[in-house]
Amino acid sequence: MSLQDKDRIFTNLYGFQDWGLKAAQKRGDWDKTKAIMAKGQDSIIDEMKASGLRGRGGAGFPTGLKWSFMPKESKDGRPSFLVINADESEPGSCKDREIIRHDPHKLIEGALIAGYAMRARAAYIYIRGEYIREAETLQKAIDEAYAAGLIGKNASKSGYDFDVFMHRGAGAYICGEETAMIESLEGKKGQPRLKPPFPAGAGLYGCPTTVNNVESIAVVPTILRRGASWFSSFGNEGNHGTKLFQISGHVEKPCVVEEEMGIPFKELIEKHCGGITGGWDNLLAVIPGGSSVPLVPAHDIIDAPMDFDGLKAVGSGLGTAAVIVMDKSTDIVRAISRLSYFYKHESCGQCTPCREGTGWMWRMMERLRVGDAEIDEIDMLQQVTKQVEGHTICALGDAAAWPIQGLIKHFRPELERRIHEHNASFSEAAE
Ligand code: L3W
Ligand code: SF4
Repeated sequence: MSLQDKDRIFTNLYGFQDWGLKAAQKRGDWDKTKAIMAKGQDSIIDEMKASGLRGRGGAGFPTGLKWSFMPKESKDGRPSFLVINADESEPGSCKDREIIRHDPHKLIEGALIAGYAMRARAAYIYIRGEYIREAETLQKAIDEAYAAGLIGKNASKSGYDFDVFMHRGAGAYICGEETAMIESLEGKKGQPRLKPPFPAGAGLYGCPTTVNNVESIAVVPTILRRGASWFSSFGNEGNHGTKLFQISGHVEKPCVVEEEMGIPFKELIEKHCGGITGGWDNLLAVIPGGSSVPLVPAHDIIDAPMDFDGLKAVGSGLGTAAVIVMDKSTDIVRAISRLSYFYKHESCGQCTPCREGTGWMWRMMERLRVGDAEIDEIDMLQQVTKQVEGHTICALGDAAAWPIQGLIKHFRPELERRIHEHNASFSEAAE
């Protein structure tokens, strides 16, 4: 089934209309919020479970299940918190930016309903420091919601008090990791914590906390207004609903678009991006989920369903659905080497395999880029990625290893060609 405009949650994604409160209300936001809350906390969580929504920040953890980990009773008078991850920094990702720019009230209403369902005292929206204009818009939207009595004391006349605070990051990618974000909110250096305990047990200021991505929260009011079965009617088992895809790189029209989960890659590109530059025969590879997932070569991606399971089946992942398309003009080794530099630069440095391994991987990638290496160093690099993968506190180590593993798996002949060419030119020069 192809998604129609009437099925889209983000009706102002391109900013054709005003983002402000009155316009948002005309589009249906903040409609019967009190009635939704009156259904009760447990029934909201049950409805979210039934919708099949999986977290939109990369890991795909079931949202309703995550909410159910929050305590129903306060222990020792400790409050609970909702933290909303708007620290969108994954290379290729730019969907949360569009939500905040053009539909901020969906996020604020979602924060109230989600926070209420989890018995949270307040929501902290942690926004990427570079999103300066977006932070201004978001703060104005929060102020509008307070002024209209939608949040704050007796929020939306529900009898529930709920605050929403915005906090600006300072440029560190790692603060997008949920426990580093919590540390940063507490005023400390943004470094990930060991899990468990998960934030639901001990999060912000040691209190029960749920961290959700912007998109996960912004879709909540529409799901509850239109019903779990409406949302789950899109996609397929285990991959329900609609999703914002962010398509960049070698397509005719890069865009952010809401589509049904599971849409085949080729259909997504044909329908919304006007095809691949130079035609389908010119496609080299795709990174389908933001830079932290392995690349997929052209022949494997074309028919792949764009969802968690479909992309897992081709050795990659949906991640944040940041689809980076590369045609045959791409220097694929240079592209992956550049990502290696990114992870080396963003490593917080607290665990040795990541701090040292990301530097090693980048330096080896740079030598392979120009072919200044021996053939057996390709396997050595693979071994280094295996030493990093799974041996670190947070997922950044894995994220640094996987793109290189994908390159070696699918483009080993290209790496070997560069080494042979480089060594041949070196021998010629010596003769
Ligand atoms: C309670 C349990 N809670 C898991 C919770 C956990 C977290 C969520 C998912 O990484 C990925 C990463 C990036 N009891 C629990 C539990 N939870 N088990 O569920 O947890 P996890 O560990 O699977 O993932 P994560 O550490 O949150 C997220 C990838 O996303 N990524 C990049 C994302 C970048 C952005 C951005 O720029 N905005 O989102 C892309 O793929 O590499 O693998 O809440 O607490 N037993
Ligand atoms: Fe820091 Fe890297 Fe360890 Fe994550 S894996 S905690 S970024 S050193």
